[in-house]
Amino acid sequence: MKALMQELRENAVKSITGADSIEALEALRVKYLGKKGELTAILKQMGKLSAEERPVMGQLANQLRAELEKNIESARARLEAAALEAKLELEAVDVTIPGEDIRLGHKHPMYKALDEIKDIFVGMGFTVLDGPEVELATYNFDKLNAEEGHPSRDWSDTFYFDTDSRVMLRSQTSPMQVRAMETMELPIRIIAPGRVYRKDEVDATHSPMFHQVEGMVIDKGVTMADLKGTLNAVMEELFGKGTVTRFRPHHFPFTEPSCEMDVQCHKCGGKGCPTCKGEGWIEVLGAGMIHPRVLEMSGIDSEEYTGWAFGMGLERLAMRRFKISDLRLIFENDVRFLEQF
Ligand code: 2NM
Repeated sequence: MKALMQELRENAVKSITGADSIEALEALRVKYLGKKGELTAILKQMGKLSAEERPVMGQLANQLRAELEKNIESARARLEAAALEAKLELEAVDVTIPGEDIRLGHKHPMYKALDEIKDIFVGMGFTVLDGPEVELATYNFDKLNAEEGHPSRDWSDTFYFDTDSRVMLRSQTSPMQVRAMETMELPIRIIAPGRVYRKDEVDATHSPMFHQVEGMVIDKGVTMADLKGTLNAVMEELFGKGTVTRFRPHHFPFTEPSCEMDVQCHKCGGKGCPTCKGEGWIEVLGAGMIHPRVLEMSGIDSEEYTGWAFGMGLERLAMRRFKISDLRLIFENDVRFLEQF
């Protein structure tokens, strides 16, 4: 029996020291010290021993159990430390490795142009307004004096959401101006930049979505002279001191009188060149005195108040500002193009 225990001890110590995982160690504990383990099996044979031998063997067995338990404990400690070490190693962060390059973007050229325009107008006391792109035809057309039957209301020109043409993607930012007239206290000085939508095929100068900046001033005694003076000042800020402008008569449903504003071509000084397509002048915006009917429809007394308004295409302005030849470049977002600005 002593020999059996000796043999068990040797095998057990060897395998416990060699155990390579907590699970394997637990299996060894069960194998040697468990209820159905090898030591128990040996002890079951104690009955065969003489009365003198029994306590001696019992003591030896207890010593063996204690020794193996101690072995298992230290093996467990060793395995746990190794596991922790491995985990730390795996999760280690080498703070000395150089970081990845972060590609920093920058503002789109068109929004740079918009920022300049906003700054100029804010400097003159205007407020910048934002509003819904999904609009009611009432705000986009009716209250702007473009009644039923006006060509711009046609299904071939406008994106409608419903069959009775009440809800639409705004085709201009002027509905914001109407909302301003209805809600803001007079006098009003605002600009309304934003996306607008029209059913146009994409080409070098057209897109079904583009950006407008509209603006208006309403106060007592506002005249066409204020319109011209203010817009001339804006163009000088935008295109440089001494920028020459001209106003031509035009027609819009929401203004009377209406005009278009040109700036003299900065490239050729008005002689005519490829930049101005031989015209000597470049059209920049439409404007006019707000139609009294438009004021009245929004609850403003047109006997007491007058106002002027303008609208310009932001893409076209940015194209001129940054010498971009094709409108599509503005929307394609090719970084090789964008990085040039
Ligand atoms: C333009 C040209 C002329 C305009 C008018 C108004 C409003 F709401 F005050 F009547 N907003 N925008 C206007 C006037 C827009 O775009 C070429």
